[in-house]
Amino acid sequence: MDKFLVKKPSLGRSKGKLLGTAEETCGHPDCVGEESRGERKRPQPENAGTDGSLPHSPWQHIQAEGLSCDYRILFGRAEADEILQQLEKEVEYFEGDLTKVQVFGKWHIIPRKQVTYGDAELTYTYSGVTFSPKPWIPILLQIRDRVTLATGHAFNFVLINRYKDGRDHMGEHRDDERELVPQSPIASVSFGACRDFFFRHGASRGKNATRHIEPVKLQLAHGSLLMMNYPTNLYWYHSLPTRKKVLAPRINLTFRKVMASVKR
Ligand SMILES: O=C(O)CCC(=O)C(=O)O
Repeated sequence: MDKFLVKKPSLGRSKGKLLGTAEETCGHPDCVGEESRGERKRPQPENAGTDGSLPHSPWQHIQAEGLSCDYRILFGRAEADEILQQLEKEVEYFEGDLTKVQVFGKWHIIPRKQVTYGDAELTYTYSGVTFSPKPWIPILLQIRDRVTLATGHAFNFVLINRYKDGRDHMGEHRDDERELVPQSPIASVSFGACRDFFFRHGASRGKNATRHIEPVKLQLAHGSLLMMNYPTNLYWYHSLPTRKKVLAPRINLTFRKVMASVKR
């Protein structure tokens, strides 16, 4: 998964599709701009009107060739602040060898903190490391259940990444691990600093690019949910680039559907 991008993508703001207008550190639920507000309203399973605790934030559908995502604010500002504080207190990140990934045979320390939680029997392997999830804790179940209520999808595993500031980042990769249930969506929930998030089509990457397809650029706000639906991760790579002006931390949780056993 983590390709530990050595070469930074040169995605200027003038290029590609910028689906948001806020400053990098806005941290405000409304930081996605008008451009990204699609007409279509996709995932709808929650009972609008029957659960007063859900903010009425519309879904925005984001579409490009082979890319299908849905974005909305899931937690209002006050609740997102509380959850962030709780996550900061209760999530315990991996240490030692589990903070490293293997890229082209060489081990690197990842530029962020990371941990997985989930159902007991599951494992997840990427970049040469197999992760066993820690058992669910109440705050993670609370977030997971809210995602399920909003989308109708049940998840059994979560990867948590903590970026202490804008120097921490994640390189370009696809979430295409063989443990994932085929064609299942990935639900990405963010708390803390608003960060840029880029998608780049596989055919448009690097020197050997065979096509020119505009990258898709989002900003993931405090309390937001991004659904990456099939086939997005088949064709598109995503990354969270460094942003030196961002001083605040951010925690991202990607909820996944992992198969109980995969023979290696
Ligand atoms: O922090 C983010 O938004 C990116 C997380 C991500 O790319 C992943 O978990 O695969």
